[in-house]
Amino acid sequence: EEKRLSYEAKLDICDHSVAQKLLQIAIEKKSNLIVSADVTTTQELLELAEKVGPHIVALKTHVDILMDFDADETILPLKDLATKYNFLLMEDRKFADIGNTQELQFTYGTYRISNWADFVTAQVIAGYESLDCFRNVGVAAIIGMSSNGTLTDANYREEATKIALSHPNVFGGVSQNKIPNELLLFTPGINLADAGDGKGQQYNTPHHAFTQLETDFIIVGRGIYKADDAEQSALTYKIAGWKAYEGSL
Ligand code: 5BU
Repeated sequence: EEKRLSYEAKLDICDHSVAQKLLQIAIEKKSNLIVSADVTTTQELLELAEKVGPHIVALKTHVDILMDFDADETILPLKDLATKYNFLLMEDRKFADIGNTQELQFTYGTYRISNWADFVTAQVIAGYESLDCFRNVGVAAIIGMSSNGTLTDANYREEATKIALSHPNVFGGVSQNKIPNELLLFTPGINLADAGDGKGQQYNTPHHAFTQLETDFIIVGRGIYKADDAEQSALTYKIAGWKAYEGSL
């Protein structure tokens, strides 16, 4: 039976500098957990990052949901926490426009994402060249989505995977299905308690993500930041994710 590749083996085939960093952090921390910090104030974001920081490889943000975003008040302390606890910042912007517009959205506006994100998510709907602008960061391409009724069917995913594999800025994919080993796989829609959220989100367990999808990183939002004890919950998901990973080797 074919086994999934270990993080050590992936270090040899995933050359992008961001992929290298993520894999090294995973090995060092024995963690494949990314926390999705979908909170709406800077204070909540920083408090969450402080609690879960020791347990994660990356913190996934949606900075456009913060009501009080401020480059100095939000990003500087967040960067300090990322350094202190050794995790990367993944801005889940899901860019989905022509290259020129994406370049503007990435560089300008309120959030100046190119100034601080270690990597971003982007749709590949606009084609190969639309991803050229993410030169100074890495891209996790959206290949398949977790929501009920998503249009990312097998044909779409196959075409999206071709773009992801061939574009030098792309080192990974976000999906609910297997993708080639040369890409790091990120899987959201992970929750140990719920099957869905009543708004279309569909959940699977860490065990499913590692054994069935051979994922590299699980992304957990509400399962952690809505828990009574976010730090304890992060630890629970970290341990579950690492056990599932080891069991799939
Ligand atoms: P949740 O609270 O664990 O359901 O949050 C999941 C996060 O992952 C949330 O920030 C979504 O925007 C993100 N996500 C997702 O849920 N499903 C997808 O297919 C993609 C991103 Br792509």
